[in-house]
Amino acid sequence: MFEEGQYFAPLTKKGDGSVSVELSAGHPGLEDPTYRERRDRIATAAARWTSGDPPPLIDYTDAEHEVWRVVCEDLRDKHRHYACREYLDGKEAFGLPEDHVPQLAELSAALAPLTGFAYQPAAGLVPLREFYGALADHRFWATQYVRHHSVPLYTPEPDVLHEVVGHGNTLADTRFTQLYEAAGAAVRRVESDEALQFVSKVFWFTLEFGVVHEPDGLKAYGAGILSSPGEIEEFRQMTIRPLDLVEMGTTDYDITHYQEVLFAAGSFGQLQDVVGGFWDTCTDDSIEAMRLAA
Ligand code: TIH
Ligand code: FE2
Repeated sequence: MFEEGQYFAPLTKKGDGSVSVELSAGHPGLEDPTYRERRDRIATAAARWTSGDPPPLIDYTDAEHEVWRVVCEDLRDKHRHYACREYLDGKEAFGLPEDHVPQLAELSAALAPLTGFAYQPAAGLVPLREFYGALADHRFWATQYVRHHSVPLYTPEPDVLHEVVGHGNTLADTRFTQLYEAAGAAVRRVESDEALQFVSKVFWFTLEFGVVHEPDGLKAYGAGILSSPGEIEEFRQMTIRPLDLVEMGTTDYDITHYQEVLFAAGSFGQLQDVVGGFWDTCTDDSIEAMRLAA
C-alpha cells in the first residue's frame, strides 16, 4: 500500500465531502468495523479543514486515551535509556500529557513560543512536495487517529502517537527544527523527482529513523523509533552504518517493518554539519552527482 516515501493511507473522497480510508492487508484494524468507521470520521474532519484554521478537535474515546496512556507509560523509561540528549531536552520543554491524547490545536499553541512550529491535520496521504514544503513554513502535517489497540507497540503507519510523541518532542527544540526547516527548504529548491526522492530518503534515515553515538551508547533521535515501544528495544541490534549521504539517499526501505539498516551519526553536531549542511545547499545538479557516485 505504501509507495516509497509516501506517508499516509490512501483515501477515497465521497460526494458529501466525507472520506474513507484504505487499510493495507495485514493492518491490525482491517477487520474491525468500529476502528474503520473511526478512521473515516477522523480523516473526514481533516479533509474538511481549511488551511489557516487550527486543526479540528477530536472527541477521543476512553479506549483511545487508554492506548495513549499504555504507550506513554511504556516509553517513559525507554526514552530515558535510549533517546538522545536533544530529544530528552525537547520532551522536558514540551511537557506532553501522558494520561490523555492531546489536541493538535493546543500543541501548536505550546510549540509557538518554543520553535514556532504548528501542526496541520492530514486526512491521508500527503504528497511529498506538500509534506516537505510545509516544513519550510514551520508547518507539520500530522494524522490524528490512534493506532489499533491490539498492537500498541508498533504501527505500520504514522498515527497521532508517532506525530506527537515521536515528532512533537523534536519540534519543541530548535536544534531539530533547524533540520526540519532545512529539509523543507531543500525540497522547495529542487525540481527533479530524483532529487526529491533523494532528499526524502535522507530525511527517512535521519529525522525518522536516525541514531547517534553518545558517550554512554547508541541513542535514537528518529521519530519512528522514539514512538514505537517495540522498535526502540530493537534498534541497537540492527545493522548500523556510519552516516553517509549517498548511501542514505539511495537505499530503499520498507515502511511497514522494523528498519533493519540504520545510519549512525558520530554526534548530533555531525548530523547538523553533514545532513543540515546538505539540505542547506543541495541542488538538482549536486544531487545528480551524488546519485552517479552511488
Ligand atoms: N512504526 C512507528 C510507530 O509504531 O510508532 C510509526 C511509523 C513511523 C514511520 C513510519 S510508520
Ligand atoms: Fe514521521
